[in-house]
Amino acid sequence: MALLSFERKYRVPGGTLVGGNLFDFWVGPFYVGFFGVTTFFFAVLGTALIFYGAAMGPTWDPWLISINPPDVKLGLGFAPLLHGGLWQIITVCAVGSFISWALREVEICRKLGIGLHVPMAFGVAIFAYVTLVVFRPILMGAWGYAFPYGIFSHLDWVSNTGYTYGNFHYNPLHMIAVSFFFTNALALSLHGGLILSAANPGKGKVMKTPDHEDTFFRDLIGYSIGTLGIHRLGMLLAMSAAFFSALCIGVSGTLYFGQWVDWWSWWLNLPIWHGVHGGING
Ligand code: UQ1
Repeated sequence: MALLSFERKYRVPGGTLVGGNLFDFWVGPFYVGFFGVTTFFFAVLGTALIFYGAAMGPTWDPWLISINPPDVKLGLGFAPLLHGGLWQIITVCAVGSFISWALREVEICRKLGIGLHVPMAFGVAIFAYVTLVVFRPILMGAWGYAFPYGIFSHLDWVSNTGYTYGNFHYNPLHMIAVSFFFTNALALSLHGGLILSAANPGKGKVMKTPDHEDTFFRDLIGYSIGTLGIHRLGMLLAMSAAFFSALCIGVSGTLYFGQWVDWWSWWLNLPIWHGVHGGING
């Protein structure tokens, strides 16, 4: 169906989650909707507050601007505006705009009659962010445990937090998350390469079909996951990467308080190593 006649067919009122026909229209190519308005509101307010915080701060160097959470001493209270209060309002704006964006995706899916896979996948990214700046700080009893909004400052936070817990690279959930990120990159590079190879067989030649794609992998490794399957795998890998990232930081300082390198003692202390020459118990 030509794009314009398709748009005429599906660009009809209804399918909204709240508010009925309120804001149920398009502006140019963009669907607005109730949640388009709330996304816009939170995003503009949050961005303006970041600029206000920068103006109140010591630098306009974009690498060094930082909007910091309150001191840990404040606990879970409301902070004065320039001592973490801005960070708190900006966090409300960020969560408000991310969730609004996901709900706007849901409304567009409902209008189109398609599945909710895109907002579900985005939801895992939101979950990871909210774990960092809301769930974990609440479980630890202070907003000060959340990360600052700045380019270098958030990198420093990641580094300090990682080493506070005895090197995050020893965190088994971090290992799983990293493995999913790498496998995700492998899958997307294989998929992108495979599609482009079939679509670009050489100048003047007719493009090839999914049969060729299947056959390539059957010849190579004896197995093809299939054209739908590779996208299921991609979604699973990407969502798992974000999910285990949230878990690996979410348990640090809430369920696990020690050094992650020591967590592996259970392995070294297995009775099967007892008395083994060269082992720590031997
Ligand atoms: C694959 O088997 C497949 O099916 C034809 C694709 O779809 C086009 C792919 O993109 C890829 C990468 C594969 C190979 C992947 C695995 C896990 C065997």
